[in-house]
Amino acid sequence: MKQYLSFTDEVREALEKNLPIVALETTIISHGMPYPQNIEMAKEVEQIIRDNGAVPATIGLMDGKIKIGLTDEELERFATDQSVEKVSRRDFPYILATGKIGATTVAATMIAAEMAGIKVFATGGIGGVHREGEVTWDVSADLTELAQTSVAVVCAGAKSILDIGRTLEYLETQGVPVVGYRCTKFPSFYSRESEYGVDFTLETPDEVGTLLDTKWKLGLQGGLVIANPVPEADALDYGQIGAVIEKALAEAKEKGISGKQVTPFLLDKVKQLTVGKSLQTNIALVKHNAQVAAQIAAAYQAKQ
Ligand code: PSU
Ligand code: MN
Repeated sequence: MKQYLSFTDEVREALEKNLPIVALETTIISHGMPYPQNIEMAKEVEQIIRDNGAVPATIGLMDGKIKIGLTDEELERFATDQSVEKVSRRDFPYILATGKIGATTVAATMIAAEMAGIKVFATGGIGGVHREGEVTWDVSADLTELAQTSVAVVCAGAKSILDIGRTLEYLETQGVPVVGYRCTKFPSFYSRESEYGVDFTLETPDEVGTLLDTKWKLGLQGGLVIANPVPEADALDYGQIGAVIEKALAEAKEKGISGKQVTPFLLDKVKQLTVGKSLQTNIALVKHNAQVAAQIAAAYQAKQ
């Protein structure tokens, strides 16, 4: 497996010295946000991780390699190249085997991070069970990945484009702890709350680090969801965003959008319908997740 991994010098050194590292995904860059906000976000988020005592490792697939850490030129390609494919577990071997360029989702980033020995990952929101998933069977591979791959995913919860209740039920069945970081309600990405609670609430990076350490020392494989609500100042009103999401969902249905196009389509619609306000919120919450993830990575690493 090692033959497929390719590290930047910064990440290789960090691994050799056992420094805290935070993995970052590329789908959020290629399919989650427009240019140039996507590249600005990607660079700022890397810097935030450095400023908080960890080393960023943005992950993507290109030239038959799993890149752990990307150069500025490579980041720019993920942000601009229209041929970048969205890669989940299913697509992973195909993209490597053909040497195509692929942006990793939460699921694929977790796979690559685990291969590289990185335990903490910061993103925006996880995929989940889609609304009417009982009819469409649209359940994100992020959930099955969380069940089996030992990486902690720091996120702002899950969007209410999803069926949050069923998403949480699925995670419970699969034994994935859903931790509220300084919150008791499961956050819904744009908003700090939802109708659902978290399993456990923790208050400090050290407490989260201890939880990760305990889970994995017990041999209980699999990931965790560390739900970190968007900062108050950038949050959108839960009811208001709900109405926007209903509109986006109706349009997706009418247009017959399916498969891996569903999530990017809905994200783009929500952005249009909120005249960019959702994008600003999206950027703010990713930055906040990066900061908290760096602190958790440092706390976890100190226990190894
Ligand atoms: N949620 C967001 N922004 C994103 C995604 C989710 O707010 O960019 C991306 C992530 O990469 C996530 C993926 O892993 O969408 C889920 O896609 P799907 O529902 O097709 O599994
Ligand atoms: Mn899907």
